[in-house]
Amino acid sequence: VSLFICLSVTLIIWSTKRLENNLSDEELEVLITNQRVQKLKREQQEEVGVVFAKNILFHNADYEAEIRKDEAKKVPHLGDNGVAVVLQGEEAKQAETLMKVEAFNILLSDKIPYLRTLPDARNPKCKELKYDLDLPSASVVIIFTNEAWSSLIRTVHSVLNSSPAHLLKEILLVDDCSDRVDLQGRLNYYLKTRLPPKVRLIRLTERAGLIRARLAGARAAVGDVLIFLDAHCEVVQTWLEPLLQRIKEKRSAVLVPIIDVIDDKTLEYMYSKSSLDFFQVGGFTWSGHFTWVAVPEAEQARRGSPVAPTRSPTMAGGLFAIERDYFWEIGSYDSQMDVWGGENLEMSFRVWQCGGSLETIPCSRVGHIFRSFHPYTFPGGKDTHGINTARMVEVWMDEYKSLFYMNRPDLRERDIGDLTERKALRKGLNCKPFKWYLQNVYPDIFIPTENVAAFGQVRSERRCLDNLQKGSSEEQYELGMYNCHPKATSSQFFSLTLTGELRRENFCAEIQNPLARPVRVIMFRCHGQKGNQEWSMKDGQLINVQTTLCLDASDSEQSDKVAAASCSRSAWQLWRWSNSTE
Ligand code: UD2
Ligand code: MN
Repeated sequence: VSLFICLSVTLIIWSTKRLENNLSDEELEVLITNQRVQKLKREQQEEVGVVFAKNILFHNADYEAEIRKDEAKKVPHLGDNGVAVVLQGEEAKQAETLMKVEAFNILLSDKIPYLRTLPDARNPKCKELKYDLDLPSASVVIIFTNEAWSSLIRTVHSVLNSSPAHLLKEILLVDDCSDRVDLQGRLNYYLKTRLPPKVRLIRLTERAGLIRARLAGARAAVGDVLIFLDAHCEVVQTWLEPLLQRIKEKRSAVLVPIIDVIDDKTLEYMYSKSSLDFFQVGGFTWSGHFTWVAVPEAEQARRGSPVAPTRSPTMAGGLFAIERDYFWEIGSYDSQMDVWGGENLEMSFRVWQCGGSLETIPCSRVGHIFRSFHPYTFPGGKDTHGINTARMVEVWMDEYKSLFYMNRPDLRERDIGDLTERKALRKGLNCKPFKWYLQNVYPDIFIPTENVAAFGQVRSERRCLDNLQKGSSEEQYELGMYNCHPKATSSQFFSLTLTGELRRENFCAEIQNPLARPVRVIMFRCHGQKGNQEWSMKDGQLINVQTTLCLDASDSEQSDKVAAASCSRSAWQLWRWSNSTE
C-alpha cells in the first residue's frame, strides 16, 4: 500500500510539474537525471576542488544554468565601439593570473557582451564601393582547440551579426578535440538554443592540429567560398561583401582582410584613423618566419587606389577567403603538417607559384586577439613550426633552401616525413620556380647572396663579425665579434649590398655616435636611405661613408664587440669576406 501511495504521489507530482512547465517525456527525464548529476557534481566539487571530470554526462538544465551564469556576467555596453576596458583592484589581479592560462584577458572577455559594437575601421573610400547583390555564398570555418568560451562565442555572434544572411551559407565550427568541459555538451546546447541552424559543429575525435582541422572543415563545407577564421576574432561591418565580390571577379584570388589587433589585455579594437591609406602586407624571413612589411611603392602605383586589392607576397595564415573548388584544385594543405605553423607560407608560395594570386582586400577588416603564447598543448612537444617549414622549404624553395638551412642547421638532418605527394602536386600543377616568385612577386625582398658585393663570414684574424644571438626581439644591438665558426652560420652571415649596406636580414650596421670612445657599430632596422648606414669596401677596409671611420676589431678580444676608428694601416682594420666579388 505504501508503495502504491508513494508511486501515485510521485506520479501526481510529475504530472503537475509537467503541466506547469509543459515538459516532454524526454525533458522530464533530463530534469530528473539532472538532479542526480547536480548532486554528483556537488560531491565531486567537494572532493576534488573545482574541475569536473569530462566523462560526466551533463544535461540540458545544467547547460542552461551554466550559460545563464555566463550571460549574467555580462555588463551591458562594456567595450562598445571597441574601446579599451581597464579592470581595477582585485579583478585586475585576478585577470592577470588568468592571462597566464589563456594568454589574453579572459576575465574581461567574460564581462563584455557577446555582441558589442565596433568602430567602422574602414577607409572612408570604402563607402563609395558598390557590391553586387548576387555574390557567391560563404562557409565561414572557425577551428579551435581548447579555446576560451566567451571569445569563441563572440566570434560566432560577430560573424552572424555582420554578414548579410543571404551570403552566409553557414558557420562551421571545427572542434579539434578539445577536452575543456565547457566545449563539450554545453557548446552543442548553446548552438541548439541560442544560434540559428546554419551554425554547425563538427568534433574531431583525435587532435588533428590546425592544418588538418581546416581540411576537415573544408570537406564538410557547402558554401561557394571558404573563409577561415581563428576562434578569437570580431569582424567589422561589410567585411564579407568585398571578399566575395573579388572572388566573383577572379576565382584564383586568395584573399585576406586587413587584420586589426584586438588588444590582449584591454580588448580594445585597435586601428589608426589617421593613416587609413596605410596597411601592411605579408613578407617572410630566411629563417622561415612570417613578417609584416609595407606595401612597396610599385604595388601602390599598380593597384591604383588604397582600397583596391593589394598584392601580398605572403599571408599571416589564420584569416583568409578562397573559392571552395579552387582550394582543392590548388592543393588544399599539406596534410602532414602538424599542430601549428608553416602552413601559411606554404599556401602563399604555392598559390603564387602555381598561377593564383594572394591579395589583401582593404575594405574587409577583421580584428584578432594576438596572444603571446599558445594556450594549448603541442602533442609530443615537437617544434612543429620548424618541421612544417622545412617541409614547405623542400617542396617550394628550390636552391634558396640553403638560406633557410643556414638559419636552421638543426633541421638539415631532421626526419620531416615523406614529401612525394607534395612534390607530385607541384609538378602536376606545373608551378613556377621560387626564383620567379622572388623576382615577380617579392622583388623587394633582401636575398643575402644576390645583388651584393660580398657575403658570408667577415673575418679579421681568427674572429668574425657575429650578431651574438641578437636581432630577433631587439630594436637594435651592438655588432659583435666571435671566434669564426668552421662554416658560415646565420649568426655570422653578413652581406655588403650594392647600395653599401652592411647587412644581416633586416638589420643594417650604422654609426649613431661618432664621438663616443670607442665608437660602437649598431645594428638597426635598414632604412634604405644610405646616410649613416652606407659603407664602402676598399683594399680590405670597410669604411663608413658618412663618418669616414673604418670598421676596427682591435678591442674585440676584450669586449666581444667591433668598433669604428680612424682609418689606419692597422691589421685590425682588414676584413676578409668568405665570398666576395671584389
Ligand atoms: C597565426 C595564424 C593562425 C595560423 C598560424 C600559423 C593569424 C591571425 N593567425 O597564428 O591561424 O595560421 O599563424 O600556423 O593569422 N588550433 C587548432 N588545433 C591546434 C592548434 C590550433 O584547432 O592544434 C586553432 C586555435 O584554436 C586557433 C587557430 O587554430 O583558433 C590558430 O591558432 P592560434 O590562434 O594559436 O595561432 P596564431 O594566431 O598565433
Ligand atoms: Mn590566433
